[in-house]
Amino acid sequence: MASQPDCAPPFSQCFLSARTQQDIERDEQIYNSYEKLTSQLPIRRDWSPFDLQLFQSFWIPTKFVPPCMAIQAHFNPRPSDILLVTSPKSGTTWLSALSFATLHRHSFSLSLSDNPLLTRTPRQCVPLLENFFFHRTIPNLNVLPSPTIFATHLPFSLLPESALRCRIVYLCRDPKDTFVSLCHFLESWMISSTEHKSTTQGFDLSKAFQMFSQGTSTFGPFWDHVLGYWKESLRSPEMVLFFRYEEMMEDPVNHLRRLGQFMGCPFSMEEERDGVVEDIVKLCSFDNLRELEVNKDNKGSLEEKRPPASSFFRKGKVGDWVNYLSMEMAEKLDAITNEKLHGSGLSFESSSVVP
Ligand code: PAP
Repeated sequence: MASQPDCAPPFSQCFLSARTQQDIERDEQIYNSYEKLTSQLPIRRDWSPFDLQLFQSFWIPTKFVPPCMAIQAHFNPRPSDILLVTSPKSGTTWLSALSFATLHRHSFSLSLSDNPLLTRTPRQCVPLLENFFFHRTIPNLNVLPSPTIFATHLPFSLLPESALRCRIVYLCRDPKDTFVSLCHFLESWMISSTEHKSTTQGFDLSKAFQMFSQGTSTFGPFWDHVLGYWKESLRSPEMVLFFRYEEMMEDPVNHLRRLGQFMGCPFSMEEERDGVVEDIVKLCSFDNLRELEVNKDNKGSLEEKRPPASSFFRKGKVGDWVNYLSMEMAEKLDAITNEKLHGSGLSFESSSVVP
């Protein structure tokens, strides 16, 4: 039987509900068929530390392809549920913490130790949808509290029709910083996984850059990922809220107000007066979250798809790319970005460096 995802109650409930032998056999068959289909897809073995497969025009890590297929067929969220979507390393952790703290602000105190964000990682508070479907078991999501917040990296075109009935918050980030963050993340994951400790030669940034620029990266092409949600946010602004990491960094308080409003739990005048918005921003700030014991864990495993918690908290800065990319590389990514986004109304202005 499959292992259970790295998530705390109540999420583990969806795997505990009574399952008959028939259910178990059905799930086995379903996942066997997904794995067969996955084995027929184009594959890139040169993206470290895991292979990518081309599934419906996006490069998905091999182990996530069957879960993506399962999501497409079996994810039936309620209209009250909320989906947080990002291309990897665009600020999922931050957005998860902010959304969780905002939605549950009446259940937990923001400063006392009963707030789950102080003892669980943001990823445990808002688990990745792909991880729910990773365990060769179709989870019973109906047992979860309503609303539930899910995070996902699925591109818009891969979402099932059913997902469009819930509200979606999309967060994107300058591709130069996203790429640099991704490289650090993958490298730290490789290093933390014991089986790679003695063999890792370090991360090949030039190779990864070449692939990323050509659109081959985790859940890439990056630009298609962003554009899918950007266009939908223009078409249905009441269903898709579109944020940029750089803008959120500049004015987190206002963005949080918009987030609360969009999620259906706007801040009241009284809360505004009491500084609740500012308190949530502070609770979820990079410096605060990174210092929590739970977020300092350095153990990870590639096999179990479990990155170290600490790898989600590196620098949290805008413009850090300048320390890792040559001007030539930066210009190349900017040129691709300009070309891909041309005429869309979306742009990533050059990110200024934060020392
Ligand atoms: P994921 O897609 O794998 O879940 P994600 O959380 O999107 O990762 O990205 C991690 C980045 O967000 C890291 O960026 P960096 O490598 O450039 O430093 C991480 O530091 C940053 N990050 C994490 N938490 C916060 C936060 N509270 N505020 C701002 N940035 C944050």
